[in-house]
Amino acid sequence: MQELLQKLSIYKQEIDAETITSKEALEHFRIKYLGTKGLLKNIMGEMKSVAPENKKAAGQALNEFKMFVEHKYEGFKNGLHKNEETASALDLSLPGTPLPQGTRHPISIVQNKILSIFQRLGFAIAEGPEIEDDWHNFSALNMPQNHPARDMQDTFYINENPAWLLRTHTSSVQIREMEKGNFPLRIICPGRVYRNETISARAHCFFNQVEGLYIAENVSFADLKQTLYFFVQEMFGKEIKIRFRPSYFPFTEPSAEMDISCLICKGAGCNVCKKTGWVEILGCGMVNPNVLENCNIDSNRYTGFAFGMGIERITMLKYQVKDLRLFSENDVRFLDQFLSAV
Ligand code: 2NM
Repeated sequence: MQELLQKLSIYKQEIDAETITSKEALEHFRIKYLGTKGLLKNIMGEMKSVAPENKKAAGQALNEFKMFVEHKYEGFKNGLHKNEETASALDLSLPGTPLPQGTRHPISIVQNKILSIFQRLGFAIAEGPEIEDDWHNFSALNMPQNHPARDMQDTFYINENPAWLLRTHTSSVQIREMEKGNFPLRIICPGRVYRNETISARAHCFFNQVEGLYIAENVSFADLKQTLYFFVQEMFGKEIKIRFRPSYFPFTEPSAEMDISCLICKGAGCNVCKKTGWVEILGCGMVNPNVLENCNIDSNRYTGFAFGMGIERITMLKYQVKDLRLFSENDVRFLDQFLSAV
């Protein structure tokens, strides 16, 4: 009897030391202790050899032991279930893994700003194809067949069909709009353009432009000046100064280039303005009557002004970017710096 009690106490210690972490281990435990050939069955068999006067006490001890083992087994089983549940359940209260916030490209920031200024003046956004034909990109714009810009050296022609080319300015979109014949016409045309240039800090084979066009009765050069003055004041601040220099474009007559007072040195003279106090930002002029007639517009009734600017150039001025190639390299160390800009 003493011997039996001692055995039970040793088994108890043994079972207490067990840890179960898998279904297989649990089943192993069940077979070892509770199975038909298990430890419990085995000990129960020993009741036969217990003296009759001890049978009651031994029976009690064995019963207690049986409950202990069964209780342990249930405990292990529940523990495993719980583990499984927590491993598979989705805990919606956990904090999320934040994705780093993206930034707008500086060209997009400046383009959006330019567009919104002109939209406030009543200009509508117009877009068109990047692959153009000779008429919309050159001929309609009063650029004769022998014009140097048409040269293979300057323009990308499509190999399969040299009647097609990559547009060299967004003026082609304005020709398309003028051909539709709805006047007055007040449009602003943003988009990518292509020119066959050697890539450097100041030139690329593609860049972005915004061109504006206003066609109506009695449109004058004064309207052009006031529109562009309003634009640069909104873009760079009220204290900005402008000046116009005479220039030449085949599609405008008269033509001019507009300078703004240097933002860096406020006119005192620095590297950006090459010590002149002025920086060129756009070309403009009164739409050449030949262009109007090419689009079937009566040039005796209608006049118009047009202007064009490179977005990269304005962005470089606004953010003091020294190399234009940074705009197309997509280095996040560059792009991340525009996080706070809208
Ligand atoms: C410029 C400069 C001057 C221009 C002219 C036209 C059109 F279609 F009306 F003839 N669109 N854009 C123009 C005029 C563009 O860019 C430097």
